[in-house]
Amino acid sequence: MITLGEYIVKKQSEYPNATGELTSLLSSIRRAAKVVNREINRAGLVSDIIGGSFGRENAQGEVQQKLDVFANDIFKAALEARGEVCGIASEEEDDFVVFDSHTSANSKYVVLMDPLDGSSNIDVNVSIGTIFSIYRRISEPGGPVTLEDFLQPGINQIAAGYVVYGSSTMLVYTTGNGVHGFTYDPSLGSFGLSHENIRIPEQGQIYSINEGNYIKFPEGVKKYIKFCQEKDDDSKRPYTSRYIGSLVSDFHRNMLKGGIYIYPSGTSAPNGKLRLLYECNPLAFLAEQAGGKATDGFRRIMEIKPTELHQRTPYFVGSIRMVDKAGEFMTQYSSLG
Ligand code: P6P
Repeated sequence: MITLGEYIVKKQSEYPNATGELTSLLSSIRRAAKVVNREINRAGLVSDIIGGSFGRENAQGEVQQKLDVFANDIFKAALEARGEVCGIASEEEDDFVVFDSHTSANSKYVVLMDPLDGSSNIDVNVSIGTIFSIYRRISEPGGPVTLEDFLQPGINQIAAGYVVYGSSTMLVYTTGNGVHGFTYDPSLGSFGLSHENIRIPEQGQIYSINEGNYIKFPEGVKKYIKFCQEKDDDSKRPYTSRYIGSLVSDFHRNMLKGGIYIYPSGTSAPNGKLRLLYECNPLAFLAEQAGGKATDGFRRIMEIKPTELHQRTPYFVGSIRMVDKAGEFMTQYSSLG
């Protein structure tokens, strides 16, 4: 079994100009994921310390679960300690965080992350995840880190990935050369390569959307849902509805089996719920690298120019033929914005 650490180093050797900084950065994420994984697995046992809510709200006005804050602090500390990152943006931080200039002033990367997505599921033992996105800074190394370093379109991503803390814990990432999955072996304390070159089926038979919001959906989404539910033997419809309510889990299943995940705009959420920078862009990078697609119903997600750290976007991601078909309904029955 080749470990994640060995794989990252092996892949680095394929880049003659690689200096090892990205390797070191990815290794810090690997290390933090192990620590968070251990605490998640104990959450039920130490609920007075780790589980339950923190009694504070994050930038989104969402009650922070204690593990949210714990995960944020662990990833932040691991990234700062390695000295490859000059700053981070996080769902759990109101503004971007600049790392100590003594160790990070000349660092060339910034990281955006959702340290623990789906954390409302912690107390009911449903899988949750970490999502991360890595860019080269735009500002000059040694100079001040700026907001522009974080407001880059997804096409500028150097790497992206997620950790899904499920029945087994997996780390899945891309550096722009395919998508590779590693499964954690707690007896060894390491991630082993289990899914090299993940390819998402062009067509799937699973659609993931919270149909409880049906009446609020744009007409194009309503029409697409009905399309998924119609009987058509040639296209193997009706499709199956699967919605875990944990983005990383729904996304990971669709990556392996094929399918589409949709979080559209709604009357109470004009731009949907998911955040462009640290949820939609990293998963879009992974989807495209695996042969899939990600849009806002009309435009390629990774070409959207961000204007705010925590901005939201409607999100259609997964098997390319399913995202295209949903886009056809959006074009025919709905309008952008
Ligand atoms: P709803 C979790 O809060 C999350 O951000 C994603 O992980 C998940 O897919 C979505 O929200 C669920 O939202 O509105 O369907 O409960």
